[in-house]
Amino acid sequence: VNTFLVAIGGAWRGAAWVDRFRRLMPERQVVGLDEPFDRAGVRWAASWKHPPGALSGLPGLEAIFSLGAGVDHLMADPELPPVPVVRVVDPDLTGRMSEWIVLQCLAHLRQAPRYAAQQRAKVWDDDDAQPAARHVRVGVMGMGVLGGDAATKLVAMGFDVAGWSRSGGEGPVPIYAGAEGLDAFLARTDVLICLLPLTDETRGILNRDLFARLARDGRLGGPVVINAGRGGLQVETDILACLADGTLKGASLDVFETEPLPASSGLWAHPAVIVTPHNAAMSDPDAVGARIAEQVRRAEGGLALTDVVDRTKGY
Ligand code: NDP
Ligand code: OXD
Repeated sequence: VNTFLVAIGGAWRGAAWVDRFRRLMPERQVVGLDEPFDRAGVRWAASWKHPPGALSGLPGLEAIFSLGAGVDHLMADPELPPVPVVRVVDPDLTGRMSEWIVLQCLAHLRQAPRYAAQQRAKVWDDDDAQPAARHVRVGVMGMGVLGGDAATKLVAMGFDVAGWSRSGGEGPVPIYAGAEGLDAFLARTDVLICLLPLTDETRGILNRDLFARLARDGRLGGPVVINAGRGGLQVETDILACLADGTLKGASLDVFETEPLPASSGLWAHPAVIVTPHNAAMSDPDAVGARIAEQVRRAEGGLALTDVVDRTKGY
């Protein structure tokens, strides 16, 4: 047997993914965690937030495919088998994320929350400064697959864009590197975008200390933070306190410390905060499934897997 195991926990609908993989790989057995299967026959596994330990005790396992771009859900399993972990790198997902990032930058540039409130109250008030995109400095934390594409598209919209990553180097915009480059990066940033992975190094990075180092002389009247990386990157009590005292002017958040965002969170109703339900870039089963099926075929044909995660770095 050459079994492909689909191991899904959390809120995702496992059955839809199992159906998709059965159609994409008719030549092999595809099973979900909730059905009986022979553990010795499992050669490949795909996971989104599988219950910890669910992938151990699979002696023939060759690789684990994350059904999303992020792999923090896999790295959090202390019993994760020592096989290659492959993440999603796919133009469909990348394009969706850049749509969301550009939408949020434009929403803050053009004061979308304010004009939505004015419309509801039937208020005609055009008495306000309207900076252009070129007047606004955007800083992208995380210049990988998603950050790089978002930066390119923000440049096309006219924003003044720079990036920040662990290693710096060449990119579509100037990239500041590591701890040494962080202060200069923050000091030139009016709109801070976070597309970092969640690791031991990045957990809680979006906190008051960091927000206080953002530019104070920008054209938006205060810094804005936009996070679609992971909720564990942000300290939500700091975001609310910084919005209250003017350290931050606004926020767009797609990810949260606890998901779904609890009804008690002050973020829901805050007039300067845009909340979306962790769907900035959903994994489309057609696009992502086809990509994984192709990787399995390549590996079985003797070719190397691509998009393999560095488990020492955690992303
Ligand atoms: P990549 O691995 O391609 O890029 C990660 C980037 O973060 C790299 O530039 C890397 O630096 C940088 N980085 C990592 N650690 C550090 C650090 N300690 N200090 C500075 N920079 C660091 O990831 P993707 O772009 O594909 O995805 C990013 C994240 O987006 C995912 O991990 C996931 O959490 C999130 N995501 C969210 C979605 C949503 O719907 N909300 C959908 C998909 C993904 P370097 O280049 O030097 O390695
Ligand atoms: C992902 C996500 O990591 O959807 O792909 O969060």
